[in-house]
Amino acid sequence: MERTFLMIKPDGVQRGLIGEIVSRFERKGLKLVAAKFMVVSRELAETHYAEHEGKPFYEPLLNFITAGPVFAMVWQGDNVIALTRAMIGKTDAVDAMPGTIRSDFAVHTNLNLIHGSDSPESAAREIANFFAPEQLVEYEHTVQRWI
Ligand code: IDP
Repeated sequence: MERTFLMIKPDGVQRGLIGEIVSRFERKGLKLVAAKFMVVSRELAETHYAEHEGKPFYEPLLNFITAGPVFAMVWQGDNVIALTRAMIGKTDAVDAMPGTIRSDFAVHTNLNLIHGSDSPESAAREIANFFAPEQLVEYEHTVQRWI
Protein backbone atom coordinates (compact mmCIF):
# COMPACT_ATOMS: atom_id res chain seq x y z
CA MET A 1 0.00 0.00 0.00
CA GLU A 2 1.46 3.35 -1.10
CA ARG A 3 1.66 6.60 0.87
CA THR A 4 1.94 10.21 -0.25
CA PHE A 5 2.56 13.61 1.29
CA LEU A 6 -0.06 16.25 0.44
CA MET A 7 0.01 19.83 1.70
CA ILE A 8 -2.64 22.50 1.28
CA LYS A 9 -0.53 25.61 0.76
CA PRO A 10 -1.12 29.00 2.45
CA ASP A 11 -3.37 30.20 -0.40
CA GLY A 12 -5.62 27.14 -0.01
CA VAL A 13 -5.89 27.70 3.74
CA GLN A 14 -6.62 31.43 3.37
CA ARG A 15 -9.25 30.76 0.72
CA GLY A 16 -11.11 28.34 2.95
CA LEU A 17 -10.49 25.31 0.75
CA ILE A 18 -9.20 22.83 3.37
CA GLY A 19 -12.59 21.13 3.70
CA GLU A 20 -13.25 21.06 -0.06
CA ILE A 21 -9.85 19.56 -0.85
CA VAL A 22 -9.80 17.03 2.00
CA SER A 23 -13.33 16.02 1.05
CA ARG A 24 -12.21 15.12 -2.48
CA PHE A 25 -9.58 12.70 -1.17
CA GLU A 26 -12.04 11.23 1.36
CA ARG A 27 -14.71 10.69 -1.31
CA LYS A 28 -12.11 9.08 -3.57
CA GLY A 29 -11.75 6.37 -0.94
CA LEU A 30 -8.22 7.18 0.18
CA LYS A 31 -7.14 6.64 3.76
CA LEU A 32 -5.98 9.59 5.88
CA VAL A 33 -2.95 8.58 7.93
CA ALA A 34 -1.72 11.89 9.41
CA ALA A 35 -2.60 15.61 9.39
CA LYS A 36 -1.06 18.71 10.89
CA PHE A 37 -2.02 22.42 10.76
CA MET A 38 1.26 24.32 11.00
CA VAL A 39 3.45 27.15 9.79
CA VAL A 40 6.42 25.96 7.69
CA SER A 41 9.77 27.33 8.94
CA ARG A 42 12.31 28.76 6.51
CA GLU A 43 14.56 25.76 7.23
CA LEU A 44 11.83 23.21 6.50
CA ALA A 45 10.84 25.12 3.34
CA GLU A 46 14.45 24.98 2.10
CA THR A 47 14.58 21.23 2.77
CA HIS A 48 11.22 20.57 1.12
CA TYR A 49 12.02 22.60 -2.02
CA ALA A 50 15.77 21.80 -2.21
CA GLU A 51 15.41 20.54 -5.81
CA HIS A 52 14.34 24.04 -6.91
CA GLU A 53 17.30 25.91 -5.36
CA GLY A 54 18.78 28.33 -7.89
CA LYS A 55 15.63 28.58 -10.02
CA PRO A 56 14.16 32.07 -10.51
CA PHE A 57 11.01 31.19 -8.56
CA TYR A 58 12.90 29.61 -5.61
CA GLU A 59 12.97 32.64 -3.26
CA PRO A 60 9.36 33.69 -3.99
CA LEU A 61 8.36 30.04 -3.45
CA LEU A 62 10.03 29.96 -0.01
CA ASN A 63 8.40 33.26 0.92
CA PHE A 64 5.01 31.97 -0.21
CA ILE A 65 5.11 28.60 1.55
CA THR A 66 6.20 30.23 4.86
CA ALA A 67 3.71 33.13 4.61
CA GLY A 68 0.88 31.49 6.54
CA PRO A 69 -0.34 28.17 7.88
CA VAL A 70 -0.47 25.05 5.76
CA PHE A 71 -2.41 21.81 6.20
CA ALA A 72 0.07 18.94 5.88
CA MET A 73 -1.23 15.39 5.39
CA VAL A 74 -0.27 11.81 4.67
CA TRP A 75 -2.71 9.70 2.64
CA GLN A 76 -2.56 6.02 1.82
CA GLY A 77 -4.02 3.78 -0.88
CA ASP A 78 -3.26 1.76 -4.00
CA ASN A 79 -1.52 4.08 -6.52
CA VAL A 80 -2.15 7.02 -4.17
CA ILE A 81 0.72 9.07 -5.64
CA ALA A 82 -0.50 8.90 -9.25
CA LEU A 83 -4.15 9.21 -8.22
CA THR A 84 -3.63 12.35 -6.12
CA ARG A 85 -1.33 13.95 -8.73
CA ALA A 86 -4.12 13.40 -11.28
CA MET A 87 -6.70 14.92 -8.91
CA ILE A 88 -4.43 17.92 -8.23
CA GLY A 89 -3.74 18.67 -11.90
CA LYS A 90 -0.83 20.25 -13.75
CA THR A 91 1.38 22.84 -12.00
CA ASP A 92 0.01 25.70 -14.13
CA ALA A 93 -3.75 26.08 -13.69
CA VAL A 94 -4.02 26.95 -17.40
CA ASP A 95 -2.84 23.43 -18.29
CA ALA A 96 -4.75 21.62 -15.52
CA MET A 97 -7.67 19.46 -16.68
CA PRO A 98 -11.15 20.68 -15.70
CA GLY A 99 -12.27 18.83 -12.59
CA THR A 100 -8.82 18.92 -11.02
CA ILE A 101 -8.19 20.97 -7.90
CA ARG A 102 -5.91 23.44 -9.66
CA SER A 103 -8.23 23.86 -12.63
CA ASP A 104 -11.29 24.28 -10.45
CA PHE A 105 -9.82 26.72 -7.92
CA ALA A 106 -6.43 28.14 -9.01
CA VAL A 107 -5.41 30.76 -11.55
CA HIS A 108 -1.62 31.07 -11.22
CA THR A 109 1.36 28.67 -11.23
CA ASN A 110 2.78 30.11 -8.03
CA LEU A 111 -0.54 30.17 -6.15
CA ASN A 112 -1.57 26.61 -6.97
CA LEU A 113 -3.16 25.58 -3.66
CA ILE A 114 -1.65 22.18 -2.99
CA HIS A 115 1.53 20.14 -3.08
CA GLY A 116 1.59 16.41 -3.85
CA SER A 117 4.58 14.05 -3.90
CA ASP A 118 5.59 12.96 -7.39
CA SER A 119 7.32 9.61 -6.67
CA PRO A 120 7.63 7.00 -3.91
CA GLU A 121 11.11 8.36 -3.13
CA SER A 122 9.97 11.97 -2.74
CA ALA A 123 6.90 10.81 -0.77
CA ALA A 124 9.10 8.97 1.75
CA ARG A 125 11.45 11.95 2.04
CA GLU A 126 8.66 14.53 2.38
CA ILE A 127 6.68 12.48 4.91
CA ALA A 128 9.85 12.15 7.04
CA ASN A 129 10.50 15.91 6.75
CA PHE A 130 7.07 16.80 8.12
CA PHE A 131 6.05 13.94 10.42
CA ALA A 132 7.67 11.83 13.13
CA PRO A 133 7.03 8.10 12.56
CA GLU A 134 4.71 7.91 15.60
CA GLN A 135 2.49 10.64 14.09
CA LEU A 136 1.42 8.26 11.31
CA VAL A 137 -1.72 6.67 12.68
CA GLU A 138 -2.33 2.98 12.13
CA TYR A 139 -5.97 1.95 12.01
CA GLU A 140 -8.36 -0.16 10.01
CA HIS A 141 -10.13 1.74 7.22
CA THR A 142 -13.20 -0.43 7.32
CA VAL A 143 -14.67 0.54 3.92
CA GLN A 144 -11.44 -0.38 2.12
CA ARG A 145 -12.78 -3.67 0.71
CA TRP A 146 -15.55 -1.74 -1.09
CA ILE A 147 -13.19 0.67 -2.83
P1 IDP B 1 4.24 20.56 -8.65
O1 IDP B 1 3.82 21.27 -7.38
O2 IDP B 1 3.15 20.57 -9.68
O3 IDP B 1 4.83 19.20 -8.42
P2 IDP B 1 6.96 21.53 -9.14
O4 IDP B 1 7.56 21.63 -10.49
O5 IDP B 1 7.45 20.47 -8.21
O6 IDP B 1 5.39 21.46 -9.32
O7 IDP B 1 7.17 22.97 -8.46
C1 IDP B 1 6.95 23.15 -7.09
C2 IDP B 1 6.18 24.42 -6.90
O8 IDP B 1 6.99 25.53 -7.29
C3 IDP B 1 4.92 24.55 -7.73
O9 IDP B 1 3.81 23.89 -7.17
C4 IDP B 1 4.73 26.05 -7.78
O10 IDP B 1 4.13 26.51 -6.56
C5 IDP B 1 6.16 26.53 -7.86
N1 IDP B 1 6.56 26.73 -9.25
C6 IDP B 1 6.97 25.79 -10.13
N2 IDP B 1 7.25 26.34 -11.31
C7 IDP B 1 7.06 27.66 -11.17
C8 IDP B 1 7.19 28.78 -12.07
O11 IDP B 1 7.59 28.65 -13.22
N3 IDP B 1 6.87 30.01 -11.54
C9 IDP B 1 6.44 30.17 -10.26
N4 IDP B 1 6.29 29.14 -9.39
C10 IDP B 1 6.60 27.91 -9.85
